Amino acid sequence: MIAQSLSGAWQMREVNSSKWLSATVPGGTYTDLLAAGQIPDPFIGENEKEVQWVADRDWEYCQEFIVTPELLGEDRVELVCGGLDTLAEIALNGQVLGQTNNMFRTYRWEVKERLFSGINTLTVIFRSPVAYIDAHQKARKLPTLMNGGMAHLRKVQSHFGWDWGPRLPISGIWREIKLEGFSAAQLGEVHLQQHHDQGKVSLTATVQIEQWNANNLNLELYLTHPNGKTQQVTASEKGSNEPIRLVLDIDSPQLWWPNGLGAQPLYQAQIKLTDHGRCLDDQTFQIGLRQLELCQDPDPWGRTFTFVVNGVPIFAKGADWIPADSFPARLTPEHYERWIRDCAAANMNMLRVWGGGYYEDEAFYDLCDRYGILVWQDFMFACAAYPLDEPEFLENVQVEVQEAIRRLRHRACLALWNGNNEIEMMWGLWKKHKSLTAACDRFFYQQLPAWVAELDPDHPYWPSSPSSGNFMQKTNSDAFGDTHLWQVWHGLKPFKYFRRRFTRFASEFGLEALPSLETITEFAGTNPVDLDSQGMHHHQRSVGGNDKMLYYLLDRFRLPVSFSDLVYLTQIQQAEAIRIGVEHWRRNRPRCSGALYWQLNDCWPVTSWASVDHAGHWKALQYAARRFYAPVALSLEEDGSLVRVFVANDHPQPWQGTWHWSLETLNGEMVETNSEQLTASPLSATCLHEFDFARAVKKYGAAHLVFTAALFSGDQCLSRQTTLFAKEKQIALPDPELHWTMTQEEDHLVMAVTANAFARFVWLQLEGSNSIFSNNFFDVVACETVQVSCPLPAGWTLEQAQCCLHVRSLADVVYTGSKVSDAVKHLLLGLKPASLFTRIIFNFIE
Ligand code: BMA
Repeated sequence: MIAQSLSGAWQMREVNSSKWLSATVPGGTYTDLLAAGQIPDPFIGENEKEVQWVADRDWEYCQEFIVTPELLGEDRVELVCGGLDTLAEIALNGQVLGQTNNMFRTYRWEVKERLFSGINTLTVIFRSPVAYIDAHQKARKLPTLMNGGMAHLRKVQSHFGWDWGPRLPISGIWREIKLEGFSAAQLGEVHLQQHHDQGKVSLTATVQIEQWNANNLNLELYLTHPNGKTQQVTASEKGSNEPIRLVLDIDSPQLWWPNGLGAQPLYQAQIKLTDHGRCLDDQTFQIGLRQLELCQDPDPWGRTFTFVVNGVPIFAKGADWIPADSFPARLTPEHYERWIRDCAAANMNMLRVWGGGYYEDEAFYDLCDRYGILVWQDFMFACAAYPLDEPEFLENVQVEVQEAIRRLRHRACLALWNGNNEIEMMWGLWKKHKSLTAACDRFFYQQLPAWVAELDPDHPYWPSSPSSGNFMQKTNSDAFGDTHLWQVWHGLKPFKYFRRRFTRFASEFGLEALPSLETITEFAGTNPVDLDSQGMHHHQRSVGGNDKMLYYLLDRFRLPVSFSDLVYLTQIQQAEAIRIGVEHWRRNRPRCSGALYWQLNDCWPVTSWASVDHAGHWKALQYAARRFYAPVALSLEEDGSLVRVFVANDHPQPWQGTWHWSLETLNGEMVETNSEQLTASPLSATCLHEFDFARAVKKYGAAHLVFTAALFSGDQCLSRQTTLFAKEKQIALPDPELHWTMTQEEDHLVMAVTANAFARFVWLQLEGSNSIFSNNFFDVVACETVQVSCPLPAGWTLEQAQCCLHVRSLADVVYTGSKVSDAVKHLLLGLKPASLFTRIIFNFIE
């Protein structure tokens, strides 16, 4: 096989315009117009409004190219389009090859007869996606809660806007485009499957070959082990068109594990088609050896929902993943690496690829394999009724999902195929649409699972998220299936609501926070940054979102004077909400087997539920995730003067160590303290102790005490928790007189932070850098020193870093107004129409 890329420099223009502009492929309209200086950056201020016209127009892309003589010498030449977004008409040298209407599919055309040996011209015309969905919605009104008409088009649904994303329906060639030439034969479908039996693993490759002019075909399977060693098996093919099976027993197989449970040894499997030793075609796959199932066994509470990897039931820890940029083609493998590395660094082992985005790039799955991040893969349907009763639509979707299954089924990281996002949950609203209801039931509960079972019998299928497993029956139940728990945030319930929910698997729950000040400055300008500015409103898409953020902030804190403190406090509230939920569900393992919070990332700079903002700055939540997702983690269940201490142990073996605890005043007067040995049971949580501090609380006052517990392996502190006995707004925090030292250890900075009195939520910032600290937004008790490290930013000196470090804590926040005015504001925020509306709905859903 010979390939010739057609990616790179192209030309683009509005259809019928005479003005050609330079374009980049892969790419799209918005990014090309931006690069050509034709539109302002849609991510800044309210520019998004100014650029809506782009998606209303039709656009033409064009490239002239010369085909290499070798390629023209092949028997067969195909034009391969890895992604056309979306309504494209493709013409080669003036002859139309075809039209497309699904950005998730790969399209191939045989083009040898149409290619010249001189200059060739390829043109692709993209029709307006907005005009298309409007016209189709007019002809047939599909019910949805957002973006009327989007469900008619197989395009990223959130391109039309979402409650965290802008409406920027880009068009263009968004994935690789190339020519491929073949002679004599070519590889068709390749299916790799593993068979595990008592420590032995065999690999089977079932390979389809298309041949037209071969006489001595050989098919080879090469396996390269993680240590470089290779194994190989060969079969010869004598002209039949039956699939060929190659089986290889793997020497000393090394198992792949999710992050935190073991290593991720990766093997390369290469399939090579040769004729008299000449390679005709080949394909390479990265694989990891593991078994995986989703156990749904009856138990005293209902039915489990537990992923079992290599026989070990795991607690899934992670977040929901949305497209990492509104313009997908500009994401590089380096971007993906940073995202996935940040997940592994926060002790995550699972991401859910959400159904309103797209089937991700190979780079994404490569990295998930490499970092041990399991993927809960949604099919691309979200929050709408799809016209699955229209044969043409269904046929289009069938090709799309089958391609996605074939592309991803060999992946070590793949854990689950999931039908859609929230369609089962919403369907109660759409029951009266009889034909759509029947089609939805048929598709997600019969057809799609049958296709998955046929093409990928080795992975489980789940019809919807959330789902009970059955259409419109008790969705979001704590007895079975997965749940989306939006009573906190949309329903304005207190965080402790999570503790009343004994879900089997929480696949969505979240709270918004502001992104970092750097990111805000980038999109909203510097002066004055104010939550009520146009720019801040524009970059907030959840209805009443800013009010809800303030509502939650005022539940526990007071209204700060500075905007930077508003960022700090909203981020702390977000981290606290998710921590309370996750710790509760980990305490209730195995009743609960997973927590994926909404959401990991953003597609543009925005105020949202993300734990890492669009620029890659970690919010307080991402740091908290590193702590509450730690493999061995302490948690405290406080209730008035009662404190129950738990340790969750994700290892399949018991864990032994010591734990220390102390009850002291905020100024450091010790009330009680002790330390003990402990053994934490495997794959569960162990209650270490239940304290009742009623007497101490009476003596010292609830607003003056802090309880701390810490877990040690030798003298290494693995997990640490503190709890107060009153809300922060009721406590007069003493000045902790924080002081710190900074030293350099090779390419790292090491900070030692000491407090003279209890310091709440200590926040380190290295101004001008995006360095990730080993810990942040943590508590320090009186006279304690906590060590934190971070990479020394490239090109920096220690002295420079010392000047740029800011260390502060909650005691530094200056409040505006009074406790009474804050209380009134809190009350009023909860009564705002948008808040009331979602409150009523989510109380009703519960
Ligand atoms: C969930 C998601 C998204 C949405 C999020 C926040 O339901 O599936 O549709 O962005 O809630 O509202």
